[in-house]
Amino acid sequence: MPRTPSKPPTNPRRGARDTNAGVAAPVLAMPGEYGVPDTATTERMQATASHLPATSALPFLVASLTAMTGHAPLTQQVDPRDVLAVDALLSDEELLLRDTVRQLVTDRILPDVGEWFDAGTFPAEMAKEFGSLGLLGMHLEGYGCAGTSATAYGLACLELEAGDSGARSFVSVQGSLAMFPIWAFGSEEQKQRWLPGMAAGELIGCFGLTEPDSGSDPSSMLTTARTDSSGDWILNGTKMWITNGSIADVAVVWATTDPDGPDVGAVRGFVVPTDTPGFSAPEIHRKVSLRASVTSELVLTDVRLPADAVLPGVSGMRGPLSCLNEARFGISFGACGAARACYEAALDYSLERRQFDRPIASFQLTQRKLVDMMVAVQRGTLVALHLGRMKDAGTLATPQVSFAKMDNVRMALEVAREARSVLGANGITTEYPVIRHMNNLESVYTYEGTNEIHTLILGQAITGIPAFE
Ligand code: TGC
Ligand code: FAD
Repeated sequence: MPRTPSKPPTNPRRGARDTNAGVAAPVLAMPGEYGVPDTATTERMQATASHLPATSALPFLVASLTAMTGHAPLTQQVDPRDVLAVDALLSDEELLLRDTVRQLVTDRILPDVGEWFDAGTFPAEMAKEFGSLGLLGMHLEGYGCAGTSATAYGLACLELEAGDSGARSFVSVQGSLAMFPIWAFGSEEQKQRWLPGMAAGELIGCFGLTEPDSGSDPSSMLTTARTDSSGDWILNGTKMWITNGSIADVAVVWATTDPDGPDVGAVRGFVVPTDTPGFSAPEIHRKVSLRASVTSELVLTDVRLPADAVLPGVSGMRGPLSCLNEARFGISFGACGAARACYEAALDYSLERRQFDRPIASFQLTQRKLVDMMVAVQRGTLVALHLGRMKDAGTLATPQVSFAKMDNVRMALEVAREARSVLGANGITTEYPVIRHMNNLESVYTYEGTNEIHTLILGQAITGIPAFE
């Protein structure tokens, strides 16, 4: 589809029109503009440098300052799908992994996900496909896990969620919420028993924290674990909104121990094989969001577990909240994938769809929407990447995870809504991916800590005052 020709630039400071590209050349920054030092400043900086003792760094400094004057030619082309060239910040290994997951999404998720969404299912056999690529528990070391960097895990989440939030949810829950607590807090026996099968996708896990009356405030949970005279644990309670609950082989369930027992009422994690008598997981139906994902209740009625079913390495809310850090990290990347898919769908559609005898992409109002979406996606991706680099460097703080989860999911939801409007009536059908992403993102906005809870975590981080109660 040929693009509508635009008028030649009239601003004399604009560069020459690039006739090959058919688009106006970008404005070249002049000294003193857009962060480029003015000529006097540059001369002052160079004069200062010339009085300093010669060291190996100085020629480089002077060369850099010279380059900053804007004499180096700026390329006039950008990739509309990566305008800031964020890809250039990724290593070759990261690009390879990113491309491999993107291919999996293209081949195995995108052709069918609309039907999965319509039918309200997520095929459990995808677990083995994810496992064969090493995506399950991929940032964990040993026990059959791939042991990648955190950034690599994030990039995989981004690509999966560009397919569907349900696919990313599956991988998040398996790796960050079910495998991570066993890996971080489990006994050697628990790790050997569960992790290799989970990494391969032969065993599916779920994470039971939320309850019908205990969502944003999980420490108010009512599920109990008491010991009897044999030393066995007996669990009772109901968990709600549990991803993968009905298809899981193992559930990591968080419960409050007996206040009169040795744990004095602490929250502990339990590894519960889902075929244990007294355990059931009825599926939750009638969702209009995250439909390509199984969501369930977990009902525990006198579920008897051996003494060694408890995760020995953690006691208290730090246990489940540590797992949430891992999953929230992945969501910060994943949301950018969903947003990117919406932006790209809107961009493609706007170039194809004609009204008033022109592509709708030629209207200024549409371009404003596209540019706002593009900028938001790129900015969010940079935030996620920065988060990944901090996690890999071991410097990441939990409020920073909240920053990215809160802002990137909010961004993705706004992008999805804007993209939906660009698609007009077509935007309301699952023939196009946008409304599926938009609806999914309503769940992502709520789970793993709502937007409000992350706002309050950040509020506390910057004021020192907790405002949860
Ligand atoms: P608080 O009193 O502040 O702290 C209790 C203990 O926990 C420690 N802690 C953390 N540890 C690790 N990571 C974190 N992010 C932590 N935040 C707190 C803290 O240091 C303390 O440790 P210690 O050793 O001194 O006892 O905790 P609180 O109970 O008042 O909680 C505060 C609040 C509101 C932030 C927390 O409850 C919260 O994050 N609520 C949101 C609940 C939530 O996110 N639920 C998610 C459920 S799972 C899910 O949604 C899966 S979706 C799956 C999919 O992708 O499909
Ligand atoms: P509530 O906590 O009742 O909150 C309702 C509203 O009140 C929200 O807007 C909230 O932000 C606001 N609010 C609450 N407290 C405050 C406050 N102090 N200040 C200001 N506003 C406040 N949980 C699991 O354990 N495992 C899973 O696998 C899992 N998967 C999920 C999958 C899906 C599709 C969904 C939708 C949820 C899932 N959840 C899971 C549950 C999810 O974590 C909770 O829904 C979430 O923590 C919010 O709890 P709630 O729904 O009870 O809302």
